[in-house]
Amino acid sequence: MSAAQTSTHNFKVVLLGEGCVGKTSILLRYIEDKFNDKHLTTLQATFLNKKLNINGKRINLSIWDTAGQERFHALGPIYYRNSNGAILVYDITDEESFVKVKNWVKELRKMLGTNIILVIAGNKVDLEHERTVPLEEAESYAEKVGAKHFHTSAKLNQGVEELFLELTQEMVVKSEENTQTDNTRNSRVLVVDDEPPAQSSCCFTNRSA
Ligand code: G3D
Ligand code: MG
Repeated sequence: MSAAQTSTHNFKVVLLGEGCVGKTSILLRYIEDKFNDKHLTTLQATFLNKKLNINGKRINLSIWDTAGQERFHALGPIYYRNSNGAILVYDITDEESFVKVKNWVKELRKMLGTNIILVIAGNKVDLEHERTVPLEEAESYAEKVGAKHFHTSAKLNQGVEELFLELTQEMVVKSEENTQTDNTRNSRVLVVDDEPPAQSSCCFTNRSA
C-alpha cells in the first residue's frame, strides 16, 4: 500500500450561506440523521467531526457551523481560515440567498484561490413548487466557478450524503496532488545532493550564473 493510501487525511470544512437556508439542518442530517431536532437552536459556532473511510483511506472531517453570526453579516476570514472545503448553501425559494452564495464564492476565491474545494447546495428542494432560483442558472453558475452543484433537502434527506461524499473525494484528490508536488520537489533536491562533487560545483556555477 502506498503512503497516500495508509495516511489519514484531516480536512476542515465550513458551512456558509445566509441565515435560515438550512446549514445547521444539513449538518445535523449528515452527522446524526435528524431534522428539526431541539438542540438545533442551541448549537453554537463550533465544529462536528465525522470519520470516513473511502477506498481504504481514513478521513477526518471537522465541519464548522456558525452560531448565526451570518445574520448580522459578522462572519470574517477567521471562520474559513485553513479550510480545505466549503459548502455554500442557498434556499431555492430565496433569490437573495443565491446572491449571497455568489458573494461567498468571490470572497473565497480571492482569499484562498483554488486551494479550497467549493460545493454549492440548493437546499429545500422539497419546496420545489415555491422555487424562485432558476435551476439552470444555478447549475451553470456553479459550473462556471468550478463548483459542483447539489439539490438538497435536509428535511427529506436528499442529496446530503452525496454532497459530503463528492466534497471529500475532491479534497482527497487535491491533497494528494499537493503531496505529490511536494515529493517531486524533495526528490529534485535529493538528486542534486547525490551528484558527485565535480558536477555539484558545475551546478553551483550554473546556478550562480
Ligand atoms: P441556518 O443554519 O442556515 O440558519 P437552519 O438554517 O438549519 O436553522 O434552518 C432554518 C429553517 O429552515 C428551519 O425552520 C429548518 O427547519 C428549515 N429547513 C432546513 N432545511 C430544510 C429543508 O430541506 N426543507 C424545508 N422545507 N425546510 C428546511 P424553522 O421553522 O425551524 O425556522
Ligand atoms: Mg445555523
